[in-house]
Amino acid sequence: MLTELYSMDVAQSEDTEQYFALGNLVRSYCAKNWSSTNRLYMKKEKKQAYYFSMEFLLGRMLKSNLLNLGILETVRGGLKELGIDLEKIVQIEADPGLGNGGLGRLAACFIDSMATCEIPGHGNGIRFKYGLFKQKFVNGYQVELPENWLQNGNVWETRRMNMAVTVSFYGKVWLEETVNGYMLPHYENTERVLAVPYDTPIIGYGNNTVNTLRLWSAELPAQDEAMDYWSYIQRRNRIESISEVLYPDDSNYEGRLLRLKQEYFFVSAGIQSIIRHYKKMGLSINHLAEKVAIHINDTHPALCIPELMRLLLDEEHLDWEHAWNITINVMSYTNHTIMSEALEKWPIDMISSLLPRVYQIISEIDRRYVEKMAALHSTGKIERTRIIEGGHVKMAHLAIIGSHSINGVAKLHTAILKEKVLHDFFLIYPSRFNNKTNGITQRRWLMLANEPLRELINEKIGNDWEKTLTELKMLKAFRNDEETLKELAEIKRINKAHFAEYVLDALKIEVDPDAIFDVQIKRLHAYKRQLLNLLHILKLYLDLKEDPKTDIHPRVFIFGAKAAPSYTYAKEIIKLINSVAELINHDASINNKLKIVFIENYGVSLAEKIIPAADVSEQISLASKEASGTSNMKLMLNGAVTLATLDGANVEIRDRVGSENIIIFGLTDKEVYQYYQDGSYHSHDYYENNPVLQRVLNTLIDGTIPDAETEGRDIFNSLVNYGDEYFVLRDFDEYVAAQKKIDKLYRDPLTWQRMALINIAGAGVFSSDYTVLQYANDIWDVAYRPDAGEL
Ligand code: 26W
Repeated sequence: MLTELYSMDVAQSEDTEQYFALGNLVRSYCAKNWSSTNRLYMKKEKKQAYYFSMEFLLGRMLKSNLLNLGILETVRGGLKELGIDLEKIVQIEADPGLGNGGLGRLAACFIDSMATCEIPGHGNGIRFKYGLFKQKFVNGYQVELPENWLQNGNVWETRRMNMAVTVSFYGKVWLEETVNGYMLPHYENTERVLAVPYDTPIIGYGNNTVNTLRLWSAELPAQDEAMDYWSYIQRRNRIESISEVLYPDDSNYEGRLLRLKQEYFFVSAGIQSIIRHYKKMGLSINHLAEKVAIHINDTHPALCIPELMRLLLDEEHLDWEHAWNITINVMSYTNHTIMSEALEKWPIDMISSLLPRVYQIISEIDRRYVEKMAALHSTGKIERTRIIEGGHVKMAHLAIIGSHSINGVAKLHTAILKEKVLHDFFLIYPSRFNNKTNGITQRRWLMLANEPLRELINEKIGNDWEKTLTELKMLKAFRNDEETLKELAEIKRINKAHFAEYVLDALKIEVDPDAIFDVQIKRLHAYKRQLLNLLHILKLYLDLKEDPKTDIHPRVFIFGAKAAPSYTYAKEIIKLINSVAELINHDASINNKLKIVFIENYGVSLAEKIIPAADVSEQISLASKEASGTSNMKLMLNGAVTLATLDGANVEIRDRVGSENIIIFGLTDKEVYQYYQDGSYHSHDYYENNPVLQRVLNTLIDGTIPDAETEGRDIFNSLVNYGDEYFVLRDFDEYVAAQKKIDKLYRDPLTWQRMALINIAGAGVFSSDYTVLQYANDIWDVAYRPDAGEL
């Protein structure tokens, strides 16, 4: 392959050529299975599921593909013989950051699991030229740099020009009656965009299934090349900008026109290509819902609903009732957040000028909804739930009204949707609501990221767990086996030493692998309460300053977090953490008992390094706010002990491991809602009445923390004087007590390792294999390999 691609042999080649040669080899190795999978789906007319998501946060794919193909060890060995280190060349691959955080990474775990469980299910999204920004710290401030992940090419994708489709924007539309009596649209002055698909094989683990991730790129249609040069360049730039860059906002909606264009672009292209493919099977459009399921990952692809209606009405000439019936049966929707600032709603003007025909259809869906509900429900409820209201199109309402299934992503989250956030809808459509607790793939997050642990588990209980993760429960038999517990400790120690090397190399901070590695890795958001973590660190610092002999086990607090570029408060928190890190890490009197490591540019690849090295998993969001969380699952699977509020999937983690093996603190969701109701939370009182907390908070404004006056002042005010929206001060004491408990438990190595072991043993249910099987069964109604993972 090296010779074919670069006309050179191994001895002359460098890492980059070796990487691309191997990548090409792997791609051709799976090519046969890729086409035979497609042929099989076609021949057997299998019902297929399409997971529509604005984001797929894949991470590097070389090792994961080798693992899933079952050739990781062979290739590693073969390369070694040639004097090549596989670990070195996998680093060459750019980490495609085509997502922000949890929602995007979930989509990546799901497609891996669908292929593994032999579910005919594919991804559909956007081939962003620039992924999520690269984060750099300059003087402790976050600076965003472009992430040009395609610069050196992408071995995994195949451009399929022959499958390109056209997506139209703008223009004027009117309906005219045809001779057959159909009312069909006529368009004038539309802007046509060519959507070109790039397909990536999604390889199942240990089987012959290869599904497809189809990502769309926006290009100028060929006929436009005839126009004058400058107009051509301008138009090309405008069109290509559609798939240029991923919006870096996580849970923060902004009604930007380009974002709406992106949403419609990949929705329309995806649905057109699904229908085209469906028709190739020679089936009548009337049976579409028997062969196609479309899943809407949060509301970002909610335009799937009017777009499918448009195609069924305007292209297939179905009547409204019939088309609507098919649409509802095809569509299903997952909600990923209750944060009100994340709810998408587009101004009518924007949507009606950009997508005139789609807007007509949305209006008609809304009109019919109001008409139908009038006889059944109060006007208040109808007004609160209709799609078009207050000059906006509400995307969540569209998604709910147009889908047969609406799910939350953890039991608690689904309960809150039903009882609070979507209560009106729950009363209207009770049977549409269901829960699908998130999951993670054990292949990337244990088998690849933590090879020593994988080996140990295999030694103890065999390798059935690799396919059926609940088999990890067999580890419980070793809970009192000192030797196993010591081996577990040894592995953690190795992983920590490994990560410590990275920290020294990348950040020039020396950390002691015998310290507690306390990890909080997730987007920076006020509700996730990185501040609570920081206030506790400041407390420990003050304790040590007052009495250098304060008896605490040394700790390394590890943070990884990007802030949305426009989220000023989150960026201030980053700066504050970095300033506190400066203060503590350079204070010799602290005697290395405390260290803060804020790693730059947290993403999938860094997560793979950090998670195996974690002792403590910080899951400390304000109860009710974190829909599920998934780093909580990855960390427990790698033997970290969870320090958590009863939020999201933390509740289910507690149910699995038992209260003795997780440290829970803080307000419950019920208490939070009670506070909202009676308005009785006054954060200032906590400042006034709690001397320890007061002293900690004063460090934000009294000059203790170097070079963060503005940030310290703003954050102090938000907590003390402006209401403390996420109850940080309320939960402070309980958090400090919980941390003390951690300190105590850690000093008893056997007790600690037993907790770690029970966490690993209990993590089995959180395999995304089970999650996608539940989607396949309960929502999509697609068939899969019968023995794929037994629950
Ligand atoms: C329009 C702006 C925007 C962007 C992203 C709004 C909302 C989002 C996502 C829904 C945010 C997100 O990633 N949510 C996370 O989804 C994970 C997977 O279900 C959950 O584990 C996290 O708790 C949830 O915050």
